Amino acid sequence: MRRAREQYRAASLLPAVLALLLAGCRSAAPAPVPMKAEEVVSVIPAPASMVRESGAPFTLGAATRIVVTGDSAAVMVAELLASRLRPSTGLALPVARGDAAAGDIALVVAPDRAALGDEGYELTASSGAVRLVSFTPAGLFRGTQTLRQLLPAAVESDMKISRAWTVPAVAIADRPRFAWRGAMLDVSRHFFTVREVEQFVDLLALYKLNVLHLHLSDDQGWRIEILSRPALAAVGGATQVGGGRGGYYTQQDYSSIVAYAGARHITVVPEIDMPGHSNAALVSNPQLSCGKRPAALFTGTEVGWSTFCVDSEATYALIDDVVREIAALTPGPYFHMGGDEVQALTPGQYARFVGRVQEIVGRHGTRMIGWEEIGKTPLRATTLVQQWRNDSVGSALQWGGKLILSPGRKTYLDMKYVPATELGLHWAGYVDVRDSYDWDPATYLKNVTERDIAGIEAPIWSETLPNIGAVQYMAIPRLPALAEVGWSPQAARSWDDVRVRLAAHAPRWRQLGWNYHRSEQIAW
Ligand code: TNX
Repeated sequence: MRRAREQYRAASLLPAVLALLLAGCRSAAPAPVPMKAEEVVSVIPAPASMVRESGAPFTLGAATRIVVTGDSAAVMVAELLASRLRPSTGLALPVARGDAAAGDIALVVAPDRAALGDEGYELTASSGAVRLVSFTPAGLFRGTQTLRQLLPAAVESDMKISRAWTVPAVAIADRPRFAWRGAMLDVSRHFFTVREVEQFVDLLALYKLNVLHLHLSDDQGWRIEILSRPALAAVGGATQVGGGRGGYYTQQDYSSIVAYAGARHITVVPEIDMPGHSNAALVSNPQLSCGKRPAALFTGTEVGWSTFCVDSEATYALIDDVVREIAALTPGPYFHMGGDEVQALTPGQYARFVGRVQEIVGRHGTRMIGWEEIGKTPLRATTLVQQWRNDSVGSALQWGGKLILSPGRKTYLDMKYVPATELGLHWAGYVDVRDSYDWDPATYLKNVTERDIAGIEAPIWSETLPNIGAVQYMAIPRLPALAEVGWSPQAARSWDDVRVRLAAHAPRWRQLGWNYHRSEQIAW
């Protein structure tokens, strides 16, 4: 059983099916039972403030409604909650507008509660009612993820389970520490289908992450259709690491990912990596490589060798087309230009290139982000710099912008947990769950304070990750742990506590059919 769970290639549905069977057994013999792991109240990320009240729990029943005060975005949050709860509970849970009655779940967007902030919420549950209040629909959505976690893990089941559905009596007041709490998925080294990306979004949503950074191009593959430059995807998307079929998102595919994330109040940040990591683009547009015709599509994993011809105007014409089309499809305000690991240019050429791209990105109404290497070149104060290995971070702050922290030894979810981990790399070290959890972003870097930090982001590079089960294995439990680093006040979190709360989420992951790593550090 334990072995089965560790198999990343095996259909990750097996544990879910087993859990379902077990749940079925429980409901057939409803005897008094001691508290099981899944009955432990475990909210991740830990709320800024949570008080367990002494009263009886709230019980969902046949008459329970989800009653919304707010606009259509608030109603959508209610519908998403209802569609999560209906299959397992078998309850109708109609979504209604108007005044909540006893026994209802009230979701309220309150225009006079600006103090709750963009994503904060208050949640109270008692035997008579559940009441969730926020200032924005995003805050309402975050609160519904807490409510979900207060219900038994079996609520995640897609099949009806007969049992009592209770929410313990609590009073929660919560809001995030950092505005930027992201995860990056590398869809270039291995391609992931729209449905797989949506499964990844589901994971982000449950843990209150709010940024999905998609690494859409690299040496091994170009993954998004550009209508004015059809060869980019048609040629550049044809393979992946190891030589598999690869693939790309049509603009409609990409828009549906954006919409799926948006419904969960997650901003998509598209990245087109340039001027390096660009072999797939060069093979499809050989005129952009300064006469050095790129040999072929690349299915290996070496980095640093490819570059756009930065002295050619044709390069900037292509970048302009790419940024224009992607910006038009992306409601979020950001465009990530990569900029990492360029060994084939002089510093002067690199700086001129970054300046030109920044101008293009700005002209299309978006804010630029780049990996930390761009911090050595002049930047606008609106540009965000994504730290990863820490050579150029000090110089980045002189331009007035903020940092996104993605330190390899903490947040790189493609690093092996331990030497025996079959998947992953280890250039940044071995990163077990405690490494991901036990740090404070505000003190991690010399001369970088909390005010300099937009937030944190966990990249998942996919050189060794062929499918979403492998991605889940690397992400869980580290990504939930990192979500708490980004959301919870430093004083509200401790390793000894989270290793127990993470264990309590395992039945939830199994119900959801999510693969995960049974780190020996967790109190399973
Ligand atoms: C470094 S982090 C890279 C990626 C690799 C990754 C593997 C960064 C900006 N560049 O190209 O996939 O290491 O861990």
